[in-house]
Amino acid sequence: MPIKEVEKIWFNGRLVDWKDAKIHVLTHGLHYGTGVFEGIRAYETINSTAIFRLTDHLKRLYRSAKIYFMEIPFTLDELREACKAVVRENGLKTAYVRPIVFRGYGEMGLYPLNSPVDVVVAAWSWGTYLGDEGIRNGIRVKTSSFRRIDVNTIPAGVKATGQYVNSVLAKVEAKMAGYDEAVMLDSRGMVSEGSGENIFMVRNSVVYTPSTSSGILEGITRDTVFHIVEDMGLKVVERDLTRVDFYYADEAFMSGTAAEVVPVVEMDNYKIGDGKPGPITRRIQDEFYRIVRGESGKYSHWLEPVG
Ligand code: PPE
Repeated sequence: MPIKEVEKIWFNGRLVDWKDAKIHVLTHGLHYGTGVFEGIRAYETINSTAIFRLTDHLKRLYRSAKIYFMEIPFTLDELREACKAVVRENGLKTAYVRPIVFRGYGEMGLYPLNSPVDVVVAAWSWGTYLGDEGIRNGIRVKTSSFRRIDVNTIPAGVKATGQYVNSVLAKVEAKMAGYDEAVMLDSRGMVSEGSGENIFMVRNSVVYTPSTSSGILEGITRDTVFHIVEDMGLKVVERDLTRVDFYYADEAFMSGTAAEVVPVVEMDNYKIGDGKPGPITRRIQDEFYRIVRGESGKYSHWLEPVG
């Protein structure tokens, strides 16, 4: 689906016209993947439009930049305002917000530290990532033949642009095989995550998810799910999981900013549970939407109004 263009993009400190937000073809990040980014959603809440866990996302952006020795030439407060501005000034009620920090135009070659650091924040309206149908009835996933990048190959917990070629390979393979999404195994063969989502399973009312040592991105939605599960009086266990653990799980689901909370009803040729979204998954999903719409007082601090 083509991107829904809006008027303005925040580019190195000012709002420019969408069509003018351009970079040179010899931009370092284009050639070597030397960028870090975030994906954040803004929701229409009962009060106003607010960005969900904006500060937590921006903190992760600074953490990611640190690993690649990128000095972000703006403060967190400035970037927070930039994110709000692209939603507000484009008149968006709901939005996907994409801050990206990348090595710009200047030098070629793999040593990036002499290249400038450019910062862009864009926002647009982005519907469901894995389909409305997926959110309602669940998705079918396939174990990928592509392994998740090893934590000592590229730190997966850092949201760098370059590493997404790993996700692209897995996603294309899964889609071409007729599935909705891929599940990647880590270098040891343990379940890691989806191409752009974390993964969970439920067995005997305990919620399980791979730990950070499985090459996952430590998702902010994953953390939101942890809170929801604990509030339900259930336990989340982070541990190594095999794909067979999923085959006989009672329920499974994926989480991510773009994807939100999506039931997984089939993995490879196995139905998960009875092949329908499970009751615990449904409760987590319902609570997630209550929180992002501002209907849960407990987490209202996660909603940062665009003003
Ligand atoms: N794992 C990966 C590999 C990943 O890309 C994401 C987010 C997650 C887990 C979940 O993280 P979080 O959003 O903090 O809960 N993927 C983003 C990129 C989507 C895209 O196609 O671009 C997202 O969901 O915004």
